[in-house]
Amino acid sequence: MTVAHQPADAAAQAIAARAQDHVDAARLAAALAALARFGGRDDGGVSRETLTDIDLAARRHLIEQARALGCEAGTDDCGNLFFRRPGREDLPPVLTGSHADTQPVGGKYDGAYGVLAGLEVIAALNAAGIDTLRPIEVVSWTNEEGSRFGPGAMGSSAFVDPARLIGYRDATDPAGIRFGDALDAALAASADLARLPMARPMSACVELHIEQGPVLEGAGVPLGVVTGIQAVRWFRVDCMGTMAHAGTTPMAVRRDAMAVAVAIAQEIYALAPRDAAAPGTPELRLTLGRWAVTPNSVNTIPGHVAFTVDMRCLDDAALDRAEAALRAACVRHASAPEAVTVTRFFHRAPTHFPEAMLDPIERACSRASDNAGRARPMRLTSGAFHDAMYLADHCPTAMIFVPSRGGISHNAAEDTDGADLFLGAQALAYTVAELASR
Ligand code: HGY
Ligand code: MN
Ligand code: MN
Repeated sequence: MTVAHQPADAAAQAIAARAQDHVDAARLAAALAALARFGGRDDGGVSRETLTDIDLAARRHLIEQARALGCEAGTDDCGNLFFRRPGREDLPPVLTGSHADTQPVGGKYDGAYGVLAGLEVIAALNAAGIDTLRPIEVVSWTNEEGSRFGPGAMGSSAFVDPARLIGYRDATDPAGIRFGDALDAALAASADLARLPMARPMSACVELHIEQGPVLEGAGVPLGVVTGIQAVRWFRVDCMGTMAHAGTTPMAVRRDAMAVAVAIAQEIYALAPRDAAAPGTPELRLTLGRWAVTPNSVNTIPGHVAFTVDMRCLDDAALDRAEAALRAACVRHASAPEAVTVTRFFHRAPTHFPEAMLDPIERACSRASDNAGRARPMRLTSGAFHDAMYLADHCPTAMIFVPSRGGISHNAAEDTDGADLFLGAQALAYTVAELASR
């Protein structure tokens, strides 16, 4: 019988309330500022892509912070970091945390907030002198972003299904470095940590994250109970042409890879019109975020253009239609067989979190917002993907959101009010303490 399906008893809720009341806003703010210095940018953003030297230094910082709180630090074959606070009984732990890697130009809170709020929950439990029945583990997942090595959420998806790791090891970054080689260097740097088995039983998982969108701010609500995550698919399209001289080559005889790529891009952008989707119809969102042109010279006709396609929608059938349209456009614009290839390298169906997890989270958020005289929590789905989408295959899982200022993320200007960051950590403390007490 997993924890999340048992009704909360008064004793567990009293413990949860004490944990919530020992969360310290200044301690959390200091922890966020300290981690943001690893890869901190002059524009206020953070550049800390996964398994770079900066990321390894940040990992070491987190290990030191966790050990200072009395946690045991462990890792696994995918470099995920686990910080464990023992419970009275050695039962499957309650898991919280998120990721510490960022986009190439990221912010201070995407992922980092969930990891540091998890450590703040440990600090609050220590300050309150609470011994929970179950152990609590705070995780920092490897490569959630997927921007350096694709796909995203490698650490969490490999934890849940270790067979995925072998294929991930061969993923390469734009400089040609293999994920496996960068991972082995990270594991060597954390050889002092216990190597834990993957897919370990967890009794429940709660991830706290910034919303990265406009919904909570638009509603004037500081806490979101996340009911699910929209589907995501990533593709790489390779258009092959023939390099030639920009001045001497007549238009009629060119095999211009960029002309093909632009024609395909224009067709698929038409699948996702900018005018808002009809009310009640889930919006299809398309992003062609990474382009590579060879030889990338002003006066040579491109011989090879590669670009990525990120497709998102709550309705998986809509993604099926969009994928079919992408593949058809690639066939239509290929000047010869194999002149255009499409590779899908990330595919995750919509995630729906169980009601049994939404209940304790709703209680936790309501108590925190009531105490602060703020608006009660609202339910919403996540436009961004998160590690919780894979943990949902492993144990009862759900998420808590706090607002993003202007709905901005994956941008140096990413920001969230300190008061909202504090409320989110309070809600997390209540939820984790309650789940770890039953
Ligand atoms: O792309 C995403 O949705 C996540 O923020 N990495
Ligand atoms: Mn994130
Ligand atoms: Mn992100």
